Amino acid sequence: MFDRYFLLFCLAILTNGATQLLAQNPIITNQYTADPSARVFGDRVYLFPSHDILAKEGKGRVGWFCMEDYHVFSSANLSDWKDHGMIVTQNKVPWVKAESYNMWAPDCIERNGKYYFYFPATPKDSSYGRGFAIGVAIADKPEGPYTLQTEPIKNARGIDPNVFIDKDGQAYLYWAGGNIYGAKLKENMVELASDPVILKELPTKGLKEGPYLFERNGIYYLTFPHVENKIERLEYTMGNNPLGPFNNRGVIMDESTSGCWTNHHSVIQFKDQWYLFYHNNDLSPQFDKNRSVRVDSLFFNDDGTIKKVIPTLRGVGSTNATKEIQIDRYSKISVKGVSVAFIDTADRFKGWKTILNETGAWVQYNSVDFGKKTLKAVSAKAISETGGTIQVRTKSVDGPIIAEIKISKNKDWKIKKGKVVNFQAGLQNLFIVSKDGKPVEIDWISFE
Ligand code: FUB
Repeated sequence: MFDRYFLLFCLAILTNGATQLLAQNPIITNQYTADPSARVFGDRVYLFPSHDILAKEGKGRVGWFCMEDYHVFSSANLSDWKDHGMIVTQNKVPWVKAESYNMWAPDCIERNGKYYFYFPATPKDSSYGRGFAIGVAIADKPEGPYTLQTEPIKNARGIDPNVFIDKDGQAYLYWAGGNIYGAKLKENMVELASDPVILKELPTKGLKEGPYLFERNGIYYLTFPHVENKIERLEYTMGNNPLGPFNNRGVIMDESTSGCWTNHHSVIQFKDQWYLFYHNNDLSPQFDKNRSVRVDSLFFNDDGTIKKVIPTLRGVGSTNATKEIQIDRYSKISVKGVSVAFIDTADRFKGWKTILNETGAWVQYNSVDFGKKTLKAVSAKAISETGGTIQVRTKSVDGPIIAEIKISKNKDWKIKKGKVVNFQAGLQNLFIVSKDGKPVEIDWISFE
């Protein structure tokens, strides 16, 4: 175990101090993240989320959103995420009210080799008016360092900035403030080139916010969270121009079953697949202002309409068989005999464990990449007060057994090994099955 952590520590140093994160959903587990703005820059996906923290007396408004700064993350495969660290913090922004903790949903875009990071915050000076203003910071690389503009954008008052650059080079800024607004941006990307317009064809009842515009095959999709019922769901419209008119098309993602009041998203195409980034309160089930970013695949119908995205725990991408496979982020589970719980309720960032306690109970975890080189053993970090045996199968719950792991009776987490007897190369769906029904708790499994 020591070796594994030492290796991770060395990896962090080798990667410029950036933290390596391995993930399914939620994809970021070293801090709370929300309002994900994902962008493809070069051959990586960069993620610009809000950074939720827990407000305390004297630090933000207790029981409400509390955001002090922004981090940027990136990934080459959507499975392994790197935290590049903090890029903008409230008290360094000249126009932002000190200790206001209102660094809400941001966005970032590249133009002519420069990266423009847009963020809403509370201005210190009443001459900017009431509520939120939108600021910009500029960098030569997506991970920064970013140089802050000294003033917010004039005439753009509100939250949730989103930027879009059309094929003809014209840039647009969208934001929310009761309505959804849009305006052209000047070539310098920090000033409006037209008066803001209200994008009118959207639903009139219920809060709308978090606009995100993208183009596909000449269709402009204006997407946004909307409260049609009690909490937000993701909806979209389609139009022929970046500022509309738009036609309402319906729902991209239904309201979260966890009851998280907000959702906020972005849509990207990466390596021929479309993805929806969104958030939920996975790491904070009791308090929905501490959220976590997720990603799932998004598909279109032939007529360009969007198929509804069903949120998953498994997320996207493959998981390398030699890494810690967090089976609690399962693709499917048996109807009975399986549950998932936090490993440590006092520190939920430690993640989850899977509990199997019925003979034949199973967890399916899809897309594990075994590569070509024969792997000879499998380890499980597990705990069992009675002792119990789990099987690892491929193809189906009745498929070939590739390993059996005996978890001995123990009150502490132990790493137990089993021999791989029937190695299968390439991408495999795994089934972890209770052989004897004796209660076993599993943190992860990993092959070597
Ligand atoms: O994160 C704070 C606010 O919650 C965002 O600005 C909204 O879009 C909602 O997600």
